[in-house]
Amino acid sequence: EQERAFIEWYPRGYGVGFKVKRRLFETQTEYQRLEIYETEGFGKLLVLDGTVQLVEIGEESYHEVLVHPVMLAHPNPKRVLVIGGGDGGTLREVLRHDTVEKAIMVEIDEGVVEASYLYLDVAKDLLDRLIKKEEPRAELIIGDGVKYLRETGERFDVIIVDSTDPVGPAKLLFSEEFYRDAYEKLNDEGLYITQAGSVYLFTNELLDAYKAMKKVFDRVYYFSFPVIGYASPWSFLIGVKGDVDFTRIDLERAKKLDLYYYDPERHETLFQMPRYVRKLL
Ligand code: AG3
Repeated sequence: EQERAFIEWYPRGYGVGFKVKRRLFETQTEYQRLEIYETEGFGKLLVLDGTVQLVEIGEESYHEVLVHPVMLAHPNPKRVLVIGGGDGGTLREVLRHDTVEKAIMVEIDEGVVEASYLYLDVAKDLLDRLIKKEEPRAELIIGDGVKYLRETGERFDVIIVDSTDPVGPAKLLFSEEFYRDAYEKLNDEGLYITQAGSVYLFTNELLDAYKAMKKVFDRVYYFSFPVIGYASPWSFLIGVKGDVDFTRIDLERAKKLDLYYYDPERHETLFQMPRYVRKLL
């Protein structure tokens, strides 16, 4: 029998792929083409507009580093905003922190939430509670994150952007204007983090986002991490408002989390970047 594969093609013909048994679901949502595959070795695979969002086995390699470094660097993160993240993985990790009193997730595409709830074992129970409005510490808003951030009267300790790539529809989430809105909506001590694409294959987008963030935030940090399913290493950008040191984290709180990929006791190892990129940043 012929072997089937799903391959995501990056620029210059660089591919990241999985052997798949079958496609379980496919739809055109209001915003994008959504597919779910059953892979041979990594559980189910969520694809949006041809780009890999997650595989069930290994998704923590992304969600852990997107969430815990900023949550542990902030002295007391009570109010958290997640933009995007419709699969629920990011919010799931946010809610593992006892300090959190209120987390809001603003996802533009209801289709992603529904498909993730129906087909994926990422955050099924959480998504169920969110949809039924039964999650006491979190709220789901279906809407445009750019608009939400501009208009909201709420303030946050941590803002996490779990979006698609800095190319295409999510491009606005990487603009100076958006960063200004985010800065304004952070409390006096606040942290902002966004995924910023493949270090090697989206170096220019990473640079552009970094430069725009530098104009807005008091300090900007970057790190990279190997994410299962993406063209690794993957980049992350952190914007700081006020007196928060992202190079130091609370190891006491970290102990309770029992993490698999992100190693809080080796927090400093996050900050590696290929030399040519570091020289450009
Ligand atoms: N957020 C998408 C990260 C970007 C992936 N890009 C790519 N494969 N080209 C992930 C959603 C998981 N919560």
